[in-house]
Amino acid sequence: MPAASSVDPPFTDAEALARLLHEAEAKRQLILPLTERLPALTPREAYGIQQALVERSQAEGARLVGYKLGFTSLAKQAAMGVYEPIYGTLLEGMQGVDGGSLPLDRFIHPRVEPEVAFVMGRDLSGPAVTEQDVRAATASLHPALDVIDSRYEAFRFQLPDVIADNASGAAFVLGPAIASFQDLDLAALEVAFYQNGRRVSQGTGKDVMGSPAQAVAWLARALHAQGRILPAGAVVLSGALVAPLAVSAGDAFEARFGSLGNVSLTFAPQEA
Ligand code: OOG
Ligand code: MG
Repeated sequence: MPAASSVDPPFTDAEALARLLHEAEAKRQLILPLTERLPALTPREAYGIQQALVERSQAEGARLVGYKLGFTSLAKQAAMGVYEPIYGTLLEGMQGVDGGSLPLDRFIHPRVEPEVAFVMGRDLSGPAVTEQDVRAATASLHPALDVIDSRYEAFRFQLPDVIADNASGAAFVLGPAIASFQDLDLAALEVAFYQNGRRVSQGTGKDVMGSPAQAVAWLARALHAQGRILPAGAVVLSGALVAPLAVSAGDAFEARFGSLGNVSLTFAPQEA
């Protein structure tokens, strides 16, 4: 007689799970965390789902423009209950305009957070990429806002869920480029985060893995472990320095990074 069927279905089909996440995003519908049905899902398998999800967008014509880091600061880890860094993929259609507006109805329940963005001038790869390597390979730095929009209810997820869901990626905005950053101390960089003109929080570069450049070095090493490189031209978001803020229609957000400059974004009720 066959043994009683196991309660946990084995993980077999990255494509089917990617389709589920892709539809949730397209239809702005929440889904149950994948780990509720697949408690044994591993981070490695979850990156396979993310890859299949990104390939679905690419098949629809979306161009890959870079990567976003997640859970690189204690503020972010504590806010979401996930205590390991992850990465997601940035697609061209996610990019908004500094000082511009995004329609709220494009999202499910967006939140906004300030980050440091790197634009790579050279390929980076290898198992031992350092902060210095990152600085040397960077073409420009930008103040940035990351708009996250989990496809899971109330942003409640386990590590594999949020990896599969492309690190809650939804939109991002880059502020002006700073090309001469050689004298900029990224660990000492301070950000003040404003919602509707009111200063809500502040953070420091060192809160992000010691320095935002360390976070990018971690990304290059993590990509290397998957047989991939961080290519020239890629945009990389460092991960948030402070906890994210929920968005209501009409809200305006601004991150002021001192010598790195400012970046801002508002949310219109709907598509103009
Ligand atoms: C996952 C995305 C994490 C960050 O900056 O830490 C992230 C989430 O918080 O839903 O973008
Ligand atoms: Mg983020």
